[in-house]
Amino acid sequence: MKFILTAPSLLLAAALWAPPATASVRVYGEASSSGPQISVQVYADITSPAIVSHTFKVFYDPRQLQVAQANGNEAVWFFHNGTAVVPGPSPAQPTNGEVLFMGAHFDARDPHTGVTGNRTLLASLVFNRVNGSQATPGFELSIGRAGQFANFVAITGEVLEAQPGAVTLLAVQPTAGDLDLDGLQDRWEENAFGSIQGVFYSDDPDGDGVNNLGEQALGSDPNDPASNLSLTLRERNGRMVLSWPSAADRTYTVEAGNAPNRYKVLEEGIKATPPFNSMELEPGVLGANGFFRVRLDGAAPPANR
Ligand SMILES: [Ca+2]
Ligand SMILES: [Ca+2]
Ligand SMILES: [Ca+2]
Repeated sequence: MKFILTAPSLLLAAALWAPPATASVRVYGEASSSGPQISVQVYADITSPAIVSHTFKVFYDPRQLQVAQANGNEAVWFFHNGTAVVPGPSPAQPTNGEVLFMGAHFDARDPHTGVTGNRTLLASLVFNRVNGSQATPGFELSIGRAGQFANFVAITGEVLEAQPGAVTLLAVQPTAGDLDLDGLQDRWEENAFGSIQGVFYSDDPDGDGVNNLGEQALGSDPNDPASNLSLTLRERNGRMVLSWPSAADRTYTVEAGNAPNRYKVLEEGIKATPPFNSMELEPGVLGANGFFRVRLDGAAPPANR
């Protein structure tokens, strides 16, 4: 028997036999720091068809960092056997310097679902810096168990890493402007301390009760205990005037109250007029309030977290 296919029927045959669309998965991470600890979140952008499993490794430098916590995202990646959630495999540390994450989504109540969507959290990690290291941390990502197992599997049964280009894993990049991930802009650290080494956001080297993160937000001098956000009330030409040190591009809110825990906004969105701002108080305002305070708008409170 002999088949002769004309061009249009070839196209038709190709259309009929086209493989199902392949999901694509882009895995990437973000790192940030709160003082000496560094957090890393690993996300995936997953297109349809959905995936039912992922396995990947996060690599770090064990001379700089030590794993304090490693967690998969169990809200999304879980087994449900129809009656209960069955715990999946915990993250493993096959050797120092790498963490292996394995996640699967299988729900017997709805077995034809998987996971799609942008910015789907796969895992999170917390590292401690070791030996006072403040070098720039970098984190590499790779397929979890290359060549041995299926790692990224679509709901169609396809093993995605076997399809060229279907799985992309990116390195975790340090935050622009904050290469040591300590929450302080590197330029600010260099201006204030000459270097980004050995400086943490939670430090208060001048002992004025405002940590470096607060000093950065205020635009005050982290090496000068007299420089921070303090409020002064004094008389000027028969009027009472509030004043406080200010820095460019900031706005402030002044609050007043008749007790230390009963503040109300007196004026907000006050533009900075560096190096000081001042504000005249109406006699009535002064008479009704014995307590005043000033806040920097839009900044995290400069508390010693
Ligand atoms: Ca920094
Ligand atoms: Ca300080
Ligand atoms: Ca200071």
